[in-house]
This record gives sequence, C-alpha cells and structure tokens, in this order.
Amino acid sequence: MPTILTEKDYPVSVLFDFEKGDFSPKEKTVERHVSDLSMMFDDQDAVDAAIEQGDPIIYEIFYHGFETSLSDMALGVTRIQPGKIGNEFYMTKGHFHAAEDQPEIYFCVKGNGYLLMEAKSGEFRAEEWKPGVISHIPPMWAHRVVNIGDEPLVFVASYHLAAGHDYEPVIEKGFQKRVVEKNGEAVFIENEQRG
Ligand code: S6P
Ligand code: ZN
Repeated sequence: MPTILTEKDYPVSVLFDFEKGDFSPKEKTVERHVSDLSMMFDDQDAVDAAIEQGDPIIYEIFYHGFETSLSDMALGVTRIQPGKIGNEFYMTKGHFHAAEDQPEIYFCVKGNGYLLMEAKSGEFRAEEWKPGVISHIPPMWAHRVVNIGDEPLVFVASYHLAAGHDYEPVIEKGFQKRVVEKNGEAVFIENEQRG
C-alpha cells in the first residue's frame, strides 16, 4: 500500500448547479441523441421522423472520475430532456454493470419519472422518482431511467469506474416494461420484444 500521496490523491470538490442540473468543473460530457437509442424505442417510424427532424438530444451525462492511486469512485450526472418517441417517454439506454459485483447509488434531484430495474433471473422493479429520492441499485440489476415529466429529469450517480457497462442484453431484449403515455397518464405496458 502506498503511504505517500501523489498528485491525484488530494480531495476534490465540484459545484452542482440545481437550476441547470449540471456541475463544474467536469472531466467529460457525453450526449445521447435519438439515433444513439434508435433500437430501444418501439415506434421505429417515430424514431426515423425524429432523426430526420434534427436528431435531438435525449440526455447528457456529465462525468468526474475522482481516480486516486487506490480508488476509482466516480460521479455521473444525467440530465434527461422531456419528450417522447411516438407515445414512449424519453429514457436512458440502460445497462448491466460489466463487473457483476458492482452496485450504484442514484439520487434524483430534479424532475419526475421512474427508475426501472431488472435482474437476469426475471425480477422487475420500478421505483417512482421525484426530487429527493435516493435509490440503491444492487449488483446484477440492469437500470434505466425514464422521464415522464414536462421538465428535464436530473439524477446524480455514484459508482466505481471498474463497474463498466454491459449494454448488449438491453439492446437485444429491452426491459420487461415500457413506459408510455395513454390518455395523458404515464402507464406501463409489456415489452412485446419479449414475445
Ligand atoms: C453508470 C451510471 C450512469 C449512466 C447514465 C447513462 O454506471 O449508471 O452514469 O451511465 O445515466 O445511462 P446509460 O444507460 O446510457 O449508460
Ligand atoms: Zn450503472
């Protein structure tokens, strides 16, 4: 174990902006547009139309790695825009962690929606989200967030970089349920991809 501090072993703080749902300084920003999630939505005609109309941003992720000599605790803030593809609400791609023993903490700071979680063994959970809800995602659960509101939904994530991402199972089969608008309400419907 090293006992001498190196340059990266010193404390770091960043400032969160509650209005914007962003923080600074950050190391990296990733934008996900409709075209990055094209296979995730049910209505492929609506996907094509949205891409033709300028391929809008569905969400952005702001990152800070906080890597030290001995640890890799990371901060990710995700800001999901309000909107739908067809009648399906904007959402994150969703993923399992590549390292099966890695959990994560999500903290909803702005907006309304759902955290969907699904285990490979078939269990499904949906947590209703409003500002202030903090959710623990245990290892082995895929996780996706859906924005059902009229404003951006913003959440803070804390996880280890070693967790990694496994998107393949979600690309292939989606989650068990989709969140769609029906008569002005957000409702859950079965994902027909599951057959
Ligand atoms: C990382 C963490 C989040 C997501 C982000 C975007 O483990 O769960 O930072 O990466 O919310 O979601 P996705 O599914 O596109 O990676
Ligand atoms: Zn994750």
